[in-house]
Amino acid sequence: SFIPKKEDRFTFGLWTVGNPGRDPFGLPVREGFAPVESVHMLAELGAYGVTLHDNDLVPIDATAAERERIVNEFRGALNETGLKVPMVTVSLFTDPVFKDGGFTSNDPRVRAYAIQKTIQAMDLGAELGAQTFVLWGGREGSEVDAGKDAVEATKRYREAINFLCEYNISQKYGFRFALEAKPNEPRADIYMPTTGAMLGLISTLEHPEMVGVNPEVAHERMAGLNFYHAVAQALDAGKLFHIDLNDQKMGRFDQDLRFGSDGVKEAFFLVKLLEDYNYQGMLHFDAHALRTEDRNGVIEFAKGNMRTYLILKDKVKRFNEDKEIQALLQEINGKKLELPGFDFKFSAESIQALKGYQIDRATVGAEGINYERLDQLTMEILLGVR
Ligand code: 3MF
Ligand code: MG
Ligand code: MG
Ligand code: MG
Repeated sequence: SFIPKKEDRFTFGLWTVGNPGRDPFGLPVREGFAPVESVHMLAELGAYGVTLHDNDLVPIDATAAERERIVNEFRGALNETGLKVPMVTVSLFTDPVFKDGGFTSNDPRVRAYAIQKTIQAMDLGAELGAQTFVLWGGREGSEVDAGKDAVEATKRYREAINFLCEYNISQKYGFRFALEAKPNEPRADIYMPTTGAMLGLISTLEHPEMVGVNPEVAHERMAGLNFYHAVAQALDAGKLFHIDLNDQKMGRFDQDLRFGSDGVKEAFFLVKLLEDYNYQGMLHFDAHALRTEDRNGVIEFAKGNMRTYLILKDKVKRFNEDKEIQALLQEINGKKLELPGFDFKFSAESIQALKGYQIDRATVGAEGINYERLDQLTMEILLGVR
């Protein structure tokens, strides 16, 4: 058991298994898996698909003929293995031209190029059959706030996304855009630093229905936030279009650790949320093998992400079927309010009833809620003794 199957909808970025172990202080330590190699390796492990930035596949300076050759070869591998490309994204962060942002750059020459590059990546995504287009504005931010008006930057961000939505409509691509927030790295501060901030931006767009979010475990944890809560808000808003699974120690540099490798309990509640609410999107891993690993370690890394998800999914089932846990939850969530005419909806009747309400404050305030017991039972499930 715990063997990944296509129906599990696991996907990996080409940049994840392609990662050669370079970091800001050190050189590459291994040869990353090339795109065609990645397709074969991941198909063998039971993944559903691969995702890519435009330039993970096609170099930024490729000629039209080179692009055609590369895309054909890649499609050959997809056809051979049955792997899908459900999501495509654009790199607006690697090339020096984007050093002060793409959509929010002060330089209109750069802003126009960022939009041009994105629509070309959308064309590529459409060719490969992708349904989701992720936008991560890694360079949309600042070190020197004197240099860029943040209100202006927000307007430019909105204008660019509105443009892309119109392009999507004009080409009948049917993409759903998913905005990925990150608080910092590579910029000192990135605009729209959290999933909640992205949800706020979406409500100001011309086509809010076309745009959702792509939350990433590491990004919210870097800021010390509760990822489970961020994803819950996105789910409630009907905006969880995609998700980046990985792990991260709180408050550190961007680590992109294997899913579930650091915060087991948080990973468990994330899986529980996705499974209980029947999330039907891709389970996308955006992480990379440790720099200590060779290519064999990359394969172990890829397997580990999926295996941990499936193990946690089994733990969720145990939790949901555990009689003692369910009885406790029943007790915690089964409290009754005796207040005829009041149903938490505002009306003339409910306001009348509420005005006459008298809580027994002392008794309710003194009741234990039993979270200690519940949490211990959760731990025992996670630790494998239940
Ligand atoms: C950076 C990221 C990005 C985004 C990607 C879009 C390189 O921390 O998470 O990965 O996920 O650009 O999907
Ligand atoms: Mg990331
Ligand atoms: Mg990263
Ligand atoms: Mg990501």
